[in-house]
Amino acid sequence: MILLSPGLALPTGSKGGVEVLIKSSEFKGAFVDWNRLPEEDLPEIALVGRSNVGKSSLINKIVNRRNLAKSSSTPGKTRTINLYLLNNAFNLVDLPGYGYAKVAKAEQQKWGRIIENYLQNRKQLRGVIHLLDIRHEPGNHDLAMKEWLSHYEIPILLIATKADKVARGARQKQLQLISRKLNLDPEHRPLVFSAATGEGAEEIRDAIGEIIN
Ligand SMILES: Nc1nc2c(ncn2[C@@H]2O[C@H](COP(=O)(O)OP(=O)(O)O)[C@@H](O)[C@H]2O)c(=O)[nH]1
Ligand SMILES: [Mg+2]
Repeated sequence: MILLSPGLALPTGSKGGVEVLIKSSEFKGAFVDWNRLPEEDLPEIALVGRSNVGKSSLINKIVNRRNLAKSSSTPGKTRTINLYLLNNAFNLVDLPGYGYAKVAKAEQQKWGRIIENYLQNRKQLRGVIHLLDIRHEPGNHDLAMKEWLSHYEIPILLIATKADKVARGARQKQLQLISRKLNLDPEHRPLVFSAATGEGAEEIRDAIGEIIN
């Protein structure tokens, strides 16, 4: 299993890491399945997580643009593989969110296949950013995703997002809840992030640099 986390595999900005400066960003399109994706070999980093966990918001914060990725308060919006080209050098890939209960089972299974097909087949995939809501214990879908990625030895960067929504004093407890549910080693704590305040954005850019270089 390859798990990336701050303090283990990743340097942080203030401790001498090289932050990737995002000089350009561009939406390259929405694709219905992995075999429709453009044939190219730029390195890719994919985002996975429950519907509404904050994938689109993270992309926007990382590239410093308000609306590059469409963020929505209505869950279940992203049904496609959305590609964003950064610095003309690598792609960030927004995958459909999983676990949205109000979507019909058949539809959920279809998205599950899109996600799995992409993760299993995309040759230039370098790593996955797995988002978890810091306010909640991860669900069974989150656990299944983490185990699946570990099984296929896909590097994972775990992010606990929406950090602005919990008091600082409550963070450790929430992080422990996440660690326990996902069977994480103590040194594999998720990186804390907030799209609202920008906390953690620098560390994520560091991590992206590590993954693609
Ligand atoms: N307070 C707060 N809200 C967030 C954060 N990240 C996302 N949201 C909100 O959560 C909702 C879903 O976000 P979105 O990025 O569309 O999630 P996605 O479905 O995973 O792409 C939107 O209403 C966002 O404004 C965060 O860090 N803090
Ligand atoms: Mg989204």
